Amino acid sequence: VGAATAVSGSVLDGRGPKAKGSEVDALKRRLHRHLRHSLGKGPVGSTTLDWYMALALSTRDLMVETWMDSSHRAYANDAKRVYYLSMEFLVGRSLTASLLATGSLDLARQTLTEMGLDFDAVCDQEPEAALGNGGLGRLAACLMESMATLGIPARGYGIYYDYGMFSQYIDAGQQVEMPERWLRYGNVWAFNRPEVLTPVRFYGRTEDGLDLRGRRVRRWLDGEEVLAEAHDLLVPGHGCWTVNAIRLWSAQASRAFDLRRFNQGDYINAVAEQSQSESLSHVLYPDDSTGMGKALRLKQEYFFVAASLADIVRRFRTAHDDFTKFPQKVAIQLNDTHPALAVPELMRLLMDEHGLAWDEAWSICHGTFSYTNHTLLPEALETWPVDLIGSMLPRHMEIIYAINHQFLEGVRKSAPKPDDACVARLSMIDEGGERRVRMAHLAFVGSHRVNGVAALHTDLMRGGIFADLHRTFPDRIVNKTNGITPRRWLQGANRPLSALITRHIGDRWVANLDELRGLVPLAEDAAFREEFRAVKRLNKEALGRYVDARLGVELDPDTLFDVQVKRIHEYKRQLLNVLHVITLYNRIRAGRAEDQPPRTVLLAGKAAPGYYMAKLIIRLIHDVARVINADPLVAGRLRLVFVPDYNVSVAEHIMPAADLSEQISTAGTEASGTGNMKLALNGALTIGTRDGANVEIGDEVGEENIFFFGLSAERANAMRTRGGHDPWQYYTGDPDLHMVLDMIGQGAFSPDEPDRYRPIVDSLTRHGDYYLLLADYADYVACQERVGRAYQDADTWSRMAILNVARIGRFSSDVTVADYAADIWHVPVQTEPGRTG
Ligand code: NBG
Repeated sequence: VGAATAVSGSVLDGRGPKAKGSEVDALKRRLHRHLRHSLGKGPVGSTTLDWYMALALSTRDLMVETWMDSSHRAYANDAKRVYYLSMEFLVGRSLTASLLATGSLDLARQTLTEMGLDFDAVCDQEPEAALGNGGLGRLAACLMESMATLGIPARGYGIYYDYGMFSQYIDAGQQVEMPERWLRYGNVWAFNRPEVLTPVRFYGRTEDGLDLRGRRVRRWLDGEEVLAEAHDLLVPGHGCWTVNAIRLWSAQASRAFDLRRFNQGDYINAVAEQSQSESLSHVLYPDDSTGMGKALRLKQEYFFVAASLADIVRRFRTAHDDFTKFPQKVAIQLNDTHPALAVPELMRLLMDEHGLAWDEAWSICHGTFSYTNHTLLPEALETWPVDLIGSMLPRHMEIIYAINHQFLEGVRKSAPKPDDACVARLSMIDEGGERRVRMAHLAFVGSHRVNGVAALHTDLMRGGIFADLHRTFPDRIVNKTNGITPRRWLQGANRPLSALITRHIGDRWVANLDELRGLVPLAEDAAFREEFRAVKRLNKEALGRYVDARLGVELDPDTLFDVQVKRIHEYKRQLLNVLHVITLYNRIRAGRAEDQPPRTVLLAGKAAPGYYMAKLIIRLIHDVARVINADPLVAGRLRLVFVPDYNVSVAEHIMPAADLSEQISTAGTEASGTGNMKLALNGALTIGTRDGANVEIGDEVGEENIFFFGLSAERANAMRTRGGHDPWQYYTGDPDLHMVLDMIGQGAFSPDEPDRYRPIVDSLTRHGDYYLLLADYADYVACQERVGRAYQDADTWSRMAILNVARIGRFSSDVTVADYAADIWHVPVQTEPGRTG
C-alpha cells in the first residue's frame, strides 16, 4: 500500500492529460454520425459492438488520408517498394494500436466515458485478427508496423483466411479446438477490393508455342482457375505519418469457368466446384514448426504468391516500360519458404509472359528476392513431392528443374570441385526415396540475401543445414536479429509503465527505444525503484482480475509471477518447467524450500491439433495444477495456472504482469524467440538457456541481470549426435528428479488413470530424451533457487528489472527493419516527415 500511494493515480493508470472539450465534442459527433450513417442505428438500442464499430470507423477515418498520401507519395517519387510475402500476419486487435498511432487514445477513452460507455468493454468487442500461428506471424506484424513507422513504402501480402488460428478451450484438462469466425461482423480495418480480381491457374499442361510477336515461348494451358480478391488491411506507423497496407487475398470461384458448366445444365456440380475453389482461403494451417505436406497447403502457397506477384508486376509496369529497373524498384522478402514459389513464378512471368531471356530473368529474380529462415528443426523444413508440384504447377516444375540444372552446372565447374555427395546435398531435388523439392534450397539460390533471425541461429545456419550452400555463396547469409514493436508491447500493453517511464525521461523512447537507456541511473534511485514495483504490482492485480473473470481463479499479486507463454512444443520444454514445479512442490512439502518466495507459475499456449505429445503436456499441466492447487500444505506458497486460448490480446494482459520470463528451449532449437523480448521490455527477468536471441539479450542487459543455465548449443548438439546422453544416469542419480518422474509415471497426478503420462516419462527415460530435459534439469532447478532468493530481495530484483527495461532497446523492430532496409532492401528510412536517416 505504501508503495502504491507513492505514485499519483493518474500516473498509475497511465491516463494522459485531459482532452479539450471541443475535441471531445467533435469525436462525439463523429461517433454518432457513424452510428447513424454507417451502421444504420440510433443511440437507443445501440449495443457495445455498435459503439466499437463507430469508434473503429472514426479512427479509421483518421488514417485513410495518410494512407492515400503515402501511396501517392511512393508513386510520385517512383520510390523503391518493399513487399513482405508471408502466409501469416498475426496482427491481433487494431483499435488500441490505431488510437495510439493517431494520438487519440486518451481522447477516445475520455469521450466514451463521458458518454457513459465502458471504454475497455468497447475495445474488447474487437475480434482477434489471428492470421498466424506464433512467432513467425507476429514478427511479420511487428515488421510491418515498423516499416510504416520508418516511412518505408511497403506492402505485406498474405491470405485473408475466414478462419484464423483456432480458439482453444479446455475440457476436463484437455485442449479442444474451436473454429473462430473472426469476420462474422465484418472487418472495419480492411477495405475489400472486389474489383481487384487476379486469376490464378492450377494444373493443366505446358507446350511450346509462339507469342504475339512470333517468338518461341513455353505456354501453360488449361487446368482450372481461381480468382484472388484483395482485402487491404491498414497498418499505421507511429505518429501516423505513414500508413501502409497488408494486402490479403481471398479465393473466389472463377466465373468464366463456372459458366460453361452452368450452360451444360450441371448447376449443382458447378456450385459445388465453386465452393471448392473458395475453400482455398478458408483456413489457416494451425501447425507451428512442422511441414504439413498437404496439397491444399501447397495450393494456398501458390495462390497468394501468384496473386501478389501479378499485383507487384502490374504496379511496376504503370511506371516502367521494361524490366531492367525491376530490382532497383522492387524488393521482395520471402518470410520463410512458404512463398518460395515466388522464384519460379517470377521467372515464368518474365520469360513466358514478357518474353525475357533466361539470364536476364534470372538476374532480375536474384536481385529482387531475399529469404528469411525461421527454424532449423528438420521436421519444419518444407519439401514437396516432385509429382505433386509437377501436376499442380507443371510449368513451375520445369522452371525449378532448369534453375537446379544451371545451379549445379555452375557448382560442378567451381573450384574446389565438389564430390557427388556434396552435389546431391546441394541439389534442389532430394533424391532419397520419393523425389521432393527442397523449398529452402530454392529460396536460397533464388535470393541475393538469406537471413537468420538471431546471431546464434545465423551461425548455426552457416555451420549446419546450409553449410554446403554457405560454402558456395559465402556472402549470402546475414543476420537480422528479430525485434518487437514498442508501440504495441509497451506503450499500448503497459500504460502504467509507459507513463512512469515518460514522466522520468520523456516520451522519445516510443520512436527510439534506445532512449530507455535514460533509465539506467534510475536503477540506483530508491524512490524510482519503489514506483517501478508499484507499477508491477498494479499490473499483477490487473492480470489477477482478468484471470479471475475468465477462469474464476484468484492470483495472489504478492507471489512471484513465473511466466511461460508460447506455442506448446517439446523443444520449448514446457515439460521442464512442470518438472521444476513438481520439484518445488515436493520440497515445500518436505520443508526444504524455506528460503523460497511464494510463486504463481503461469503457462499458456496452443498445441497443434495433431501433436499428441504437446496435447498430453497441456493435460499434464492441468492434472498437476489440480493436485497442487488443492493441497493445503502448499497453499499460499505455490500455484500453477494455465491460461487458455493464448493469443495476442491475452499476451497483452500477461506480459506487463510477469516477474520471471521462462525461455528454456534446448540450446540450438529456438531460432530467436520474441516473447523473451516482450517480457524483458515489461520488466521481467529472464531464466533461460543460451539459445536464440536470449544470448544477445544477455549481452545487452548484462550477465548479472539474467539467469542463464544449461548446456550450450554446441554441447547439446555434441551430446545428441555422439550418443553422449544417458538419461538413465540422471534418473537414477538425482533423487529429486527420480521422485518427480515416478510421481508422473505412476499416476500421482492422474489417479483415475495411472498410466496416462507413461508416454511422457518414457520419452525422457527410455526413448533418448531428445530435447535433453534430464541433462538440464539439475542446473535449471538450481538456477530457479537462485531466482527465488534474488526475488526475496526486492531492491536487488527491481534494480535488475529496471536495467533489463533500460537496456533492451536494440530489440525494437525499428532497429531490425532499419537493418533490413540498409543491408537487404536498399531503401532509405525516415523517422519524421522530411527527416531522412
Ligand atoms: C519461429 C521461431 C522463433 C522465432 C520466430 C520469428 C517459426 C517457423 N519459427 O524462434 O521458432 O522468433 O519464428 O522469427 O514459426
